[in-house]
Amino acid sequence: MKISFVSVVTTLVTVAQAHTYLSHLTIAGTRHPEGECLEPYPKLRNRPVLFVDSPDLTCGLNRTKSASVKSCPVQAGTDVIAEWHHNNDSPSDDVISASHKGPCIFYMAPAASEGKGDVWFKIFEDGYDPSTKTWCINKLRDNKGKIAVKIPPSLKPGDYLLRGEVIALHNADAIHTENPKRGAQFYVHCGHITVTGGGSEVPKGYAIPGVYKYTDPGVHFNVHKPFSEYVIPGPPVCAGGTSNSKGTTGQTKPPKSQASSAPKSASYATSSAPVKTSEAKTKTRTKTKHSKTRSPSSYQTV
Ligand SMILES: *[C@@H]1O[C@H](CO)[C@@H](O)[C@H](O)[C@H]1NC(C)=O
Ligand SMILES: [Cu+2]
Repeated sequence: MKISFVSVVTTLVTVAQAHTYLSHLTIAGTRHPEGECLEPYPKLRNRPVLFVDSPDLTCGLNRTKSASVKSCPVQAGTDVIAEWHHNNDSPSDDVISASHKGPCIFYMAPAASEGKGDVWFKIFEDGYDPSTKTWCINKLRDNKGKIAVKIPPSLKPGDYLLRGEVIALHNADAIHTENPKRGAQFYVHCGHITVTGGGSEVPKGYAIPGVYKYTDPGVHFNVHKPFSEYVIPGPPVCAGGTSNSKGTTGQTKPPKSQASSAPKSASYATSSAPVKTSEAKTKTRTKTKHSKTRSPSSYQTV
């Protein structure tokens, strides 16, 4: 009896391994923890934002004063490696639950804006690849939480905010304002980088909150029923940005239902190089235990 009780408790603890947070940035081989490049976290750092119109969507829940954060230099055109973890900033820590399917998106904004106004431009997006049936979150898990994000080569030098985002869609067949226990989950945090080199461009910006609506096809999406493509929410990536999803780049069109088809061709296609790092080498993917289609109700509402 005691043994089976223990095993039930262990199962529950495993299921709770669910959320994620941006634990550090690695730039030119230097690993920068929280407080250096990354804004400090509130008490509960791995919790998602659930309201698309909340000020928390800018840089995460309960953003604390960012002035003390050391901005980290990055050469334009080079990669920042962002690393996500569930509990702590250790390479062996869990990344995010396999049940959490969804895209990864990065934006930048001039630092002087503090993230307010029409200032955010999308520099990176990776959604769903139908040919491999792989989400960006699957790649994150396979790559120990790491993702390489190229800073656009033509960006004007200066101080910027870098906003990392992972969207988990396991409950996204519901809209959060209609069902307070469900909805898409936005794992969001901001870093401070100083771009060196580069050119003279500051791409057109958009407001965050403002880039997403509850009815966007990439925000209101059912991962538990068959689908062939996924449209990443938000604006298209900026010039020199990176889009790793075929035919499903960010869009600002009016919302469509999941049943209607997403744009068939991509206009960004040749604009960028694919993600480097060991992610590209991860050819064989083991099937996760959550990969079978299950009814949404079998997932916890985290
Ligand atoms: C944000 O602040 C509220 C009020 O103090 C608190 O209840 C909540 O847990 C905080 N959230 C995080 C993610 O720390
Ligand atoms: Cu979670």
